[in-house]
Amino acid sequence: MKKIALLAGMLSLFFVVSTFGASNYKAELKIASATSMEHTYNVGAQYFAKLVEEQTGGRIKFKLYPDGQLGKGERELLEALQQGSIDIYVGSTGPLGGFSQSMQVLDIPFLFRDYAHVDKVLDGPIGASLIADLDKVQMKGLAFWENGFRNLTNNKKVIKTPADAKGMKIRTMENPVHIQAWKAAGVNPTPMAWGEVFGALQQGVIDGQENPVAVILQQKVYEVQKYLSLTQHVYSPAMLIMSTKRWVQIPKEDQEIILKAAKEAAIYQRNLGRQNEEQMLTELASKGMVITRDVDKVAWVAAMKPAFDAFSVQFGKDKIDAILNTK
Ligand code: EAX
Repeated sequence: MKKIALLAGMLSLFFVVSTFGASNYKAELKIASATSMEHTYNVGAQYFAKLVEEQTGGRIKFKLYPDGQLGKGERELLEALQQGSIDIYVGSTGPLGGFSQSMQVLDIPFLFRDYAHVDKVLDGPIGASLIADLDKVQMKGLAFWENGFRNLTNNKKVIKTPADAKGMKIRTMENPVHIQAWKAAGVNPTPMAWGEVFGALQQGVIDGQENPVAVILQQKVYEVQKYLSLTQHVYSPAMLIMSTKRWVQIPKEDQEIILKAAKEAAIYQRNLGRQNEEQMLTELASKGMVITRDVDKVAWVAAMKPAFDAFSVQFGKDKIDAILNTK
């Protein structure tokens, strides 16, 4: 009888260990973002959290802090991540170049052809090397997620060409590559933390801003912007990043669960914006936005080309060609 009980005990221990691993690490990790719970970052983060909680038997849980609760913009959130006061950041890589300069190569206007090209680059050796560079600045990049192709909004008029936007005060992320590109196009770029943008637009301090469709809808930019031009002038990656201070505390097998979940959630999160873009545009039109699809892309590419050429020098033509030639 005793032998059967012993065998049953060993089998159930084996089941628990094989299912949830030998780790008994427990934690509740903070996930911080600058956007709302409805935005794809936090819908994706909830899916990521569910995967990890399930695979660790509830030992590792998460609490989400959306809407810039822990920092008014993404740069502040990344600074908090570096210090370890937040465990995980989910947001655009826009300000990330200020911490790890190699990331800025992704911010070059008109660098990416389409989503297939984006996935090939970010999920391949180029993306892996940019993520590895983050280790040097106390950040553990878990996976590239997606902000999306950025589009221009403004409150003055329909914009099709750079000439239409000449001299307008357009808010940009705190990103030198974007600032230089907009200057080349003849616009007056105003870098600003995301948390200040809505108010600045409402007061007319700036004329416009640029962001992917999902941000324009889920951050209610349509309430303070009339015109949307589908310029798609730059692809804006996002990333799920853990503070290294937290990462090194986590046992290897739980680290593997987290990395696997981050990559699985990346596919889910990227598709949230891609598959719903047309529906989101219809919703923006129903909210009163005037949407211009027939933007003169050739003129925009030409206008931003001086910036593009300058970055070929700054980042190395080989690095940029490696991205352009990724098939
Ligand atoms: O990451 O600051 C920005 O314009 C970002 O695109 C936005 O916060 C979503």
